[in-house]
Amino acid sequence: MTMITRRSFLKYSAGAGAMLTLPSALRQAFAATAKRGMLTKYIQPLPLPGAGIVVATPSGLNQYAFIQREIARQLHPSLPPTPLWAYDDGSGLAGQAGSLGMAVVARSGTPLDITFTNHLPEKYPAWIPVDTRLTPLGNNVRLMTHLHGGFVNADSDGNPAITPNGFGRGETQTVHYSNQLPQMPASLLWFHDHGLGTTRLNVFAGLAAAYILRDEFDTGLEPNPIGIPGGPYEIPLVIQDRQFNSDGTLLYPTSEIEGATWIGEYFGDVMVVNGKVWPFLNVEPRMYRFRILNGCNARILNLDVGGPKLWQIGAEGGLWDIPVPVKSLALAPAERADVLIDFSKFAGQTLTVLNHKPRSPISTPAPELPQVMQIRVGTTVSQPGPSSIPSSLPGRAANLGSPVATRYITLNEIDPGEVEWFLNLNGTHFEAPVTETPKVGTIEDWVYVNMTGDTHPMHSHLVTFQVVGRTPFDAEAYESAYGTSSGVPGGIDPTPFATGPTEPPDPTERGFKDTVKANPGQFTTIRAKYDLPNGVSAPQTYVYHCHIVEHEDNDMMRPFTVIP
Ligand SMILES: [Cu+2]
Repeated sequence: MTMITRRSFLKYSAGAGAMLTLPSALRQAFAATAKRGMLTKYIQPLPLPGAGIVVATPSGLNQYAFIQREIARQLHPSLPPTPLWAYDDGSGLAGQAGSLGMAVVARSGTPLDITFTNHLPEKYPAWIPVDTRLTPLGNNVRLMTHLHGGFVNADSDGNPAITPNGFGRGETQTVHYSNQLPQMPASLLWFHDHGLGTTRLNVFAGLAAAYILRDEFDTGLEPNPIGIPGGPYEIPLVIQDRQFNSDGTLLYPTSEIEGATWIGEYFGDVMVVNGKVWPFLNVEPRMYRFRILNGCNARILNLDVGGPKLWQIGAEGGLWDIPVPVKSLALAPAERADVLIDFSKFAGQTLTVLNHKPRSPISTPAPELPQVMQIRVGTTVSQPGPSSIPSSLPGRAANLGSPVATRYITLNEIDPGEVEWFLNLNGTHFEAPVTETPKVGTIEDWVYVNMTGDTHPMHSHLVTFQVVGRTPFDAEAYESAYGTSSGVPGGIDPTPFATGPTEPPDPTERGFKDTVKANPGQFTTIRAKYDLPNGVSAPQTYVYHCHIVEHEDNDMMRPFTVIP
């Protein structure tokens, strides 16, 4: 096996266009299926909670019982109904309009007990191409739900280090979500499937839903003590790119490399927002709150609403202490932004939400997909709402104390374009023994050392973290010094290879986060406190991984254990 990182792979490619940086197998698959012009944009309304998105009904006091099952929904008037995998709260999902259809609304501080029962087929259908080299049980459908952003015990985490085989047809996963403070403040989380080697496919098929935590300040109503929009003026936006076959089924391309099915990244040629293709949203000329989640498999978004100013008030770890003005929102898969937008000066105008190519140092091989949705601003206000952006918020900036340890985690890509192509952390595989063992209650710095040519959104279970900064470094010199056939092993400080000072986090990284962009040419330092939920004792094992779910599945994921 030769070591060719994406970095050196890029050097060998002849041109600079985005398509040229795609591995040939994926490039061909994309070209063969591109038909984005066939679906008319902005002809169907955005699904909202209670109007196209089902707000889950509890099965008892602080209890929910979900069934994962197959449904079919028309995602665009020109498409036949699309088979989808969905979380059914027992309602039968008659109120679900699109491919993302469920939202749990919970209260910070009040735990929930939830069951997920698998009623999906025994085997994967033809539209979901499994690469059986990556799965524990071949082509059998195995599910496992993870609460992304959850502070929970390892057994409730939906955790492939604990339950590698997941849950088969007829089996039930039972979880306890602590919703404990301060780790789980009012915030937008999401739960999605985390099956080992099939996360990319199970999420693509539809197994993803919103999880909204409220508290006495962030009530979701209007007025509220924070002075931010609520009720119908708070809009969740879950953005996902998809491809479709002409029969309405979702299309997931397979590799053209002989012996491989897995592809390096899934990029759609159609944008789906809250489960509908290229929707529109009618708004009043007043202030709104948008809760935005990048739910794409691999696409890094760079969103622009085309005129009004954006004020970001929070991210993955909840509200900040102050609002921050932002020009455009660069969100990698799984990143979230809580944003205020005032449309009062845009009465009667039609705005298009655009997705620009992310700016350097963010790097992605995604073909461009510029249109997201339309916002139509009306001329009358039925309820005025807040008249100004609040000067302060009841949230927090991330500001942890000194770390007791620093760990160096390398991000490697091996043999791109070959049948053996995989990505890894620390030059090893997921199944290798645990090497990261933070002591419970301590603060650690983790340094993500990117040896590839692309940005990887690194997500950790259990903890939210502070972004400390990013340092430019000479990746080639570091690789020459320490590289092996499976990449650079973990644990080696890249500081001697730094080529400039550490840059502070972006203003949009003010608060606690659970996913961070690790860009090429940099090492990215994050800081977290490894507490466990009340009543849960160490050791507890979790995972951390790239949230480009194709990378996570092959094999950019590692366990870590919080030890006594
Ligand atoms: Cu990655």
